[in-house]
Amino acid sequence: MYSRRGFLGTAALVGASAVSGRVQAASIPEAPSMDKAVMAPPLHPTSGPDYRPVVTLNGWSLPWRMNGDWKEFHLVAEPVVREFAPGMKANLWGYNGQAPGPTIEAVEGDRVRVFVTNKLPEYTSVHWHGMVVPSGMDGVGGLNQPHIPPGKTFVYEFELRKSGSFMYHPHSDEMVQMAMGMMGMVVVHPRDPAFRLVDRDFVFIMSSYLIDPGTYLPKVNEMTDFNMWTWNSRVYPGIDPLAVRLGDKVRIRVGNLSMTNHPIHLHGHSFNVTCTDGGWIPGSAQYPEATTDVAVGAIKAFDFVADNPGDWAFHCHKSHHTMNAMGHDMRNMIGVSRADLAKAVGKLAPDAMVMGSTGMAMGNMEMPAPDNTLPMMTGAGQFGPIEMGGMFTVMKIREGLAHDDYRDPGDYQFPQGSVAYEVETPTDAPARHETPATSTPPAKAKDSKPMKGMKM
Ligand SMILES: [Cu+2]
Repeated sequence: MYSRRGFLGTAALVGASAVSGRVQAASIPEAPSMDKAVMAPPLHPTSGPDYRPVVTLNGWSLPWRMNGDWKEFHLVAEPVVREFAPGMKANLWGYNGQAPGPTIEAVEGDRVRVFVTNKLPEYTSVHWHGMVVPSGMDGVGGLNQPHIPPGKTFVYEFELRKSGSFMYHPHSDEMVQMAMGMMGMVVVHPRDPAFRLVDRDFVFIMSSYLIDPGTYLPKVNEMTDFNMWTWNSRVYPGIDPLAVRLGDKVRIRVGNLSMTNHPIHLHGHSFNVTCTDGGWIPGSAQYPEATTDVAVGAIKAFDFVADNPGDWAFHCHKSHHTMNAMGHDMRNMIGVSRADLAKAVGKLAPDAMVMGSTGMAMGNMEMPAPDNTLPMMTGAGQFGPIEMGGMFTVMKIREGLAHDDYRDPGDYQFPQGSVAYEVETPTDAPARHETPATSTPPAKAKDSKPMKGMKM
């Protein structure tokens, strides 16, 4: 899945002499690149201290090399094409072939050297969100370092002083570069591999875009009115399911670099938030939740035991964030007579379809759409349409999955008699929607008295 891309034709290993810091161009490591938006298998460490690696939804972890005492990574900031879901691609900016960039994994106490090559048409920088680094390595262009000009490579060097969940993103032309998709996660594993150890550790970052149907570029000046709410720049049904073995200890780490908060909700379980971008939360300060709000510019990592087998929805609880582009800017037609409206509209636009007069559930019908966009709500389950988009996926908890097996295990086989079922609707009950004849009409406005203290 990785393509090994030589950098300046060199992939030379240098000896332990490079410990002192400053390095020469000849020793820049190669920069692996990813061409697909699929979850790569966990990248187990082959050098340096041991840890249990994470998996990134629709993403991958960046391979590194040891150079003496230093763990060396190479990020390339560049234009990329990211598929949001089958049927829609976007022209974004990212790192090493994809947006978001690869997850960087290392270990508390590691000395890390990150080479950043800028292949964008403007300058950039990399800020290490939440990480305790020397001021000159903090990546705020102009404040901590000169911006990295196009075509140039800069080096960041620091020792990882604490473990936890962090992010990286530019601090140069920040509004544009983050709106174009430039971001990634950093996971620093504890030096003691037994500390807060889990069996499965999922990672993703949230971002949002405004991409008009039929177009490919995000509108980078938008502040509030986005139409693509993404996890790792993917939307349902393009987001990987989370395959989990029954009984596994699971951690999910969620970063938020979108422009609003996201209440993240998991069905069938409760969890404890165990880590933020500030560090690990002591056990005595944890409490159970089923939804946790992930603020803008923050990270929440939460842990639970997957003890309830089945297919479980996992999503942002802002319902507009589980819709795709077609759910944007529509009027509420509930209660409007479809026949009358169709007649009126038909005179003006003979091909128009009037919808939404009983709600917007569309069953198996999907509207024809322009090129390069996605239906407002879509996806099929074993019982019918799921009618979701955006920040939604399914956690699939199954018995007996192999360690490190993250493949989609398919639909859950519900035990006989365990699914909600139909009975005959009683016929003697009054229909609830009819207004009883004895009801009093609503008070007229002129009769109403202003409430005490209310200015009229
Ligand atoms: Cu949301």
